[in-house]
Amino acid sequence: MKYKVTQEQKDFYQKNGFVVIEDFLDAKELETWRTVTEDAVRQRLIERNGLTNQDDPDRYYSQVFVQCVRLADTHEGMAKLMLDERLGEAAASLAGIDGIRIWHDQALFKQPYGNPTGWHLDNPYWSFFSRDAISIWVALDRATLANGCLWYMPGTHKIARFDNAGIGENIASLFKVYPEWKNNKAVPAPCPAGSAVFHNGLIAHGAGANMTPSPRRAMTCAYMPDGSTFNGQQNVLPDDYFKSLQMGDPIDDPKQVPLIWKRA
Ligand SMILES: O=C(O)CCC(=O)C(=O)O
Ligand SMILES: [Fe+2]
Repeated sequence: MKYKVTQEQKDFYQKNGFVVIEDFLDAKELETWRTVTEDAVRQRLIERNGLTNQDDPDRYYSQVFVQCVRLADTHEGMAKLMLDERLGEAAASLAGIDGIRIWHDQALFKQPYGNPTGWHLDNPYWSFFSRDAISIWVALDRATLANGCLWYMPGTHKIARFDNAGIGENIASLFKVYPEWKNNKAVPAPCPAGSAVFHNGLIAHGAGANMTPSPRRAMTCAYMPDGSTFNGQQNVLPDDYFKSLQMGDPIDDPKQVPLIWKRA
């Protein structure tokens, strides 16, 4: 795993709000990530416990991707992958933070001929607001312009606000809230399988349709800077923990948001 990031990668990330690290996983690690993610998603889809977006497979959003959140909660192999402190070190180093917690993992499998992922921001959905939140998106298949690789609007992470513009069926609805970005040039982030794409929680991003008969599978994890505080919003926290929090409390329950790396 190429988890020691270079100064150049940090500078690129800070300036643009995303960075691609090619061949982040070696061939053997990639094989493990594929097997574990496939198994965790298969199991979750059988359980049908509400933690997927597949309850009504004919809905538009169900066909953007198969989305399974917090797989590490229910799959031991996934927990092992996600709790790897090297992932935390890479993400925290790029973000320039001293400690990092898991917010949630999620598998995102854009199916053959799947819908595009509309332009959106991530952090406004979450139960904490931070300009330093970061996610990793690991390509389990080669991500291409044809199968729905990610696209970014460089620099938008620096000026985005925390109000939630949502994600809808219209790919460009974000620009009703941010009309000043409508004419920005977006850049694609195609990458070989095993690459990691890191992005800031406030960068404008989306993905194209999958115009191929093969899936575009990704395993991702969103991270919370250690010390982040509760903003009153529900997202993925279990109800009892959510109800125990007051506005401004640190979100730091090690079972819900494990600290996976801290600067020595
Ligand atoms: O995989 C996709 O299509 C979208 C990914 C995304 O929005 C994210 O990882 O935050
Ligand atoms: Fe996103």
